[in-house]
Amino acid sequence: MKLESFLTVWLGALYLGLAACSAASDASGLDEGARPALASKAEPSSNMPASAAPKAIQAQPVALTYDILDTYPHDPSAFTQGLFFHQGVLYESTGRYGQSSLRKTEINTGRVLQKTDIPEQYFGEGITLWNDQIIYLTWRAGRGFIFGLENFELRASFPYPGQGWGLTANTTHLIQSDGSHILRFLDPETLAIVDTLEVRYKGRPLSKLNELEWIEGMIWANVWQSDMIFRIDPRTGKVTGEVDLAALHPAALRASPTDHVLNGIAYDPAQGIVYVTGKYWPRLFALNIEGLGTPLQDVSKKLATPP
Ligand SMILES: [Ca+2]
Repeated sequence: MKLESFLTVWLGALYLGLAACSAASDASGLDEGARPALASKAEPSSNMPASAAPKAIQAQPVALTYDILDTYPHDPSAFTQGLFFHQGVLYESTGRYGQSSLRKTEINTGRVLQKTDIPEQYFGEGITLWNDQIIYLTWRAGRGFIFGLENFELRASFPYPGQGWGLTANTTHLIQSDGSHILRFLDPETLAIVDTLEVRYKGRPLSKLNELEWIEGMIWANVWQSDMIFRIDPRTGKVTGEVDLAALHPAALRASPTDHVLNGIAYDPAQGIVYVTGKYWPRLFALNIEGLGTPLQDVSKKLATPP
């Protein structure tokens, strides 16, 4: 064997040996010994089920703390489905057949300043603001409404597939939940679905996403019948943070622990205040939540090239 060939073979063997050592140490370091050693051989991580992925690769949601800045009265007959803040007041939608409405409320008193009822065949769901109009979803009718912001006059209605749950907006799109773990991005002008985002919590689908709020470049979501709100990265769909709000209105105080659940997130960007309430809750809470984050520079990039 020529010297050159010998060196090639020898260096090749050395490289393979080092690569094997490196793979073994990576596997043991990331896995904390949970996976059998043989399973670490040439297993591409992209093909791994999320549940088997090394723990260090799965970003764990951060448990975020909060302070209650204030509490205010909230109409205990309001089955809150949507909530957003605009110019010092809250806009709220309520649900249930025959009780659905769109309303504008004074924060400090909970007083209803303006209200329009929704026809009783519709079960009201999420709302959001787009320019001078309020987009209003309904649950199972496959029909949304567009109201004028100032006078709540009905301007138009539009169809959509599946169910309507929560709704929010960033600077370019409406973002809708439908009860699943998939969020829809809608063109605000045509209301067509132009993109979707799978939401995952610790690698698993997070379903029953309900009321939504776009806060500083992140999507925040209620999960139906949960006392948690979740911070979702719109670029990846991963839940990066969670807030446990069970102490705000304890389940023991609710006439129906399964029905009278946390639902409603609104944000005042000027003061960094998050408002939350629930279905038939007697109080609205103003919160300072840790980790609201900073605005993303260009979220539309995510929409141009979905993950
Ligand atoms: Ca909201």
